[in-house]
Amino acid sequence: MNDPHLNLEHFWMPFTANRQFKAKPRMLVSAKDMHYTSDDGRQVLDGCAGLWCVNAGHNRAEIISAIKQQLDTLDFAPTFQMGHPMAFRAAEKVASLAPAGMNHVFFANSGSESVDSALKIALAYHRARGDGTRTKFIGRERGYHGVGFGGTSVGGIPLNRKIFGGQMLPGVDHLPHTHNIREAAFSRGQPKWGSHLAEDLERLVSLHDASNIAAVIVEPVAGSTGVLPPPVGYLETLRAICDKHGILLIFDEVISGFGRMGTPFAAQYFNVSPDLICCAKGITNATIPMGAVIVKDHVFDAFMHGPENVIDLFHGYTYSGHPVAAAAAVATLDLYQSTGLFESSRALHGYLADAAHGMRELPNVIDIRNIGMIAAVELKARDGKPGARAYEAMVKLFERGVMVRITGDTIALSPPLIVQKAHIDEMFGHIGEVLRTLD
Ligand code: PXG
Repeated sequence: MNDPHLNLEHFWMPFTANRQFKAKPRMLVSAKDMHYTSDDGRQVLDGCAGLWCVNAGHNRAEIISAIKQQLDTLDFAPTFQMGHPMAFRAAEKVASLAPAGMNHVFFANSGSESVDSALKIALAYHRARGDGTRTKFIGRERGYHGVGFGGTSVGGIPLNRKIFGGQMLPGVDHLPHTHNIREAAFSRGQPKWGSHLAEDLERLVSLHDASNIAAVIVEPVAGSTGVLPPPVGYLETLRAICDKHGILLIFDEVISGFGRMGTPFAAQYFNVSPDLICCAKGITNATIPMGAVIVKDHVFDAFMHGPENVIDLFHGYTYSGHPVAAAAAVATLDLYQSTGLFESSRALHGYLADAAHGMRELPNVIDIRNIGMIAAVELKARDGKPGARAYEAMVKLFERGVMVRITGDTIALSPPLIVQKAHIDEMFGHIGEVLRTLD
């Protein structure tokens, strides 16, 4: 690390082995487009769009200037019983990108908050319709829905359950996850095996009774638990079963939203329409924290029948629709549209997939998965040391000037959508060389 006066003691870093990091820090000091600059002056290629969020690449002038302008005009204004124009503009822009019939936007400040908001909207929706026994949620094993108690409960990450399982939401059950190396290893795009796993929802409905179930929540593509594209037909089956039983379907698109799939949302890519979409990250190109729940008209309308002077949704955050975040969102979504970024990025989905699947014969590679602008290389875990091999790969790649994400023993790539072929060659060139050196 370059600055000997920087005191590392006080920042308790999130989702980090603090002692390990602080013994050998990886410090980023600036960024532009596809690259970070590290504090020792190296250019580091961003293979994961920060944390799956900097979809248009770093420090885009149009977004930065909109933020500065907003700060000079209106730093903060409440959105409880007050309003400011930028929040309405941002909601209109988000709705314009959303699937047909999803015209209402509730703002939060992160993906976790958007998930908890969506779960509460689902509960309140059924109650507003006189269906107040519908309180249970169905999530999925290996789901990640952020870190709030609601999101942790519907999520399906064993370590979360080990540590926090004593205090999860009580009325939650889980679908099985769809990851199966024996049946579907090295699938390109959506695996052909596995759509029958969605039928497990019928089993859960029989067990709990539809009259008790509020919503099903899934990531259309599970991201942070290892990049798991949905099997062919899987999401369609979930939608059909939810429709049959009056259950809301929530897509958590915190990662898959805003162009990661080459469409505004994965809902459009898969042509499956949920009732609620959770989003965050790419909504502001990650410049300013913001999350949102996009709500289908029939859900919103259910809230509009009470007395006009009574609050329709008893929920919100001080910073819901914060002026600076809203300005960042408007500028970001304008930039995505004016540059045709989502559409142009599609041309490289196949190139990314080819490059990823080109790693197949390398040592310890047990699966490769891809969809949209996402790819993952799964490594065999070292005996008794899960995650160690991928961690070592991540560190070595960073030293070589490529930043990747790891989850368990999976290396995940989700570059900014401005990525070019040469960047993809560079990323996988280094990944290949590093995998050859790892024991
Ligand atoms: N839902 C999904 C699907 C996510 O991927 C969240 C909710 C929570 O968002 P916030 O903004 O509260 O963090 C996420 C976040 C990784 C990684 O390395 C993934 C996320 C966050 C940080 C790291 O895979 N996803």
